[in-house]
Amino acid sequence: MPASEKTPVYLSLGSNLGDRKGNLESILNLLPPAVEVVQTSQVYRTEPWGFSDQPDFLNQVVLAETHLDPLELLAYLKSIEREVGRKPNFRYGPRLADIDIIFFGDRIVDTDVLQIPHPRFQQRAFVLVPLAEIAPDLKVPGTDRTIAELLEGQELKGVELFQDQIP
Ligand code: PH2
Ligand code: MG
Ligand code: MG
Repeated sequence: MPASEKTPVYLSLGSNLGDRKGNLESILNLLPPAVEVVQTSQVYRTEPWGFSDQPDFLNQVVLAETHLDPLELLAYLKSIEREVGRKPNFRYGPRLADIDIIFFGDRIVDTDVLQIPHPRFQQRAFVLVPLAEIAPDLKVPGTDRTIAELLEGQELKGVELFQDQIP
């Protein structure tokens, strides 16, 4: 079997429980070797989206490369979420670790368990802002629009660079 090509993937990381910054760092440490980190955005403090009565999130977007296929990647990311300590919870509720696949190369995936591009990323400033930081000129797969164009005219309230509390 020929060695499969690596695919560039964009991942959105999030945490709003416990040591949020430490949880993002744990995720980054657990991704390799199956998922090689190429570039990371800065960390943003973001107001909760979808269910407001919960702590602010820390969010970050990562460009990585992997030999895994989309469903293998999904299973691998879920195992990392569990390793960082995530417990099952309700939709949009608080979590120690969340890793969402935003893009998988220019593949379109539409199955019951996985949709790529992520179906709600365009409504989420907590994804678009860090994504635009590292990939403003990237075209959204299946469209002619860049990430920078998607950000134009968006309400960017509630997304700020995270400043560590310790001086
Ligand atoms: N994730 C959710 C629900 N709401 N809000 C923010 N700001 N950041 C998130 O990562 C987030 C959210 C479900 O995955
Ligand atoms: Mg999510
Ligand atoms: Mg998720």
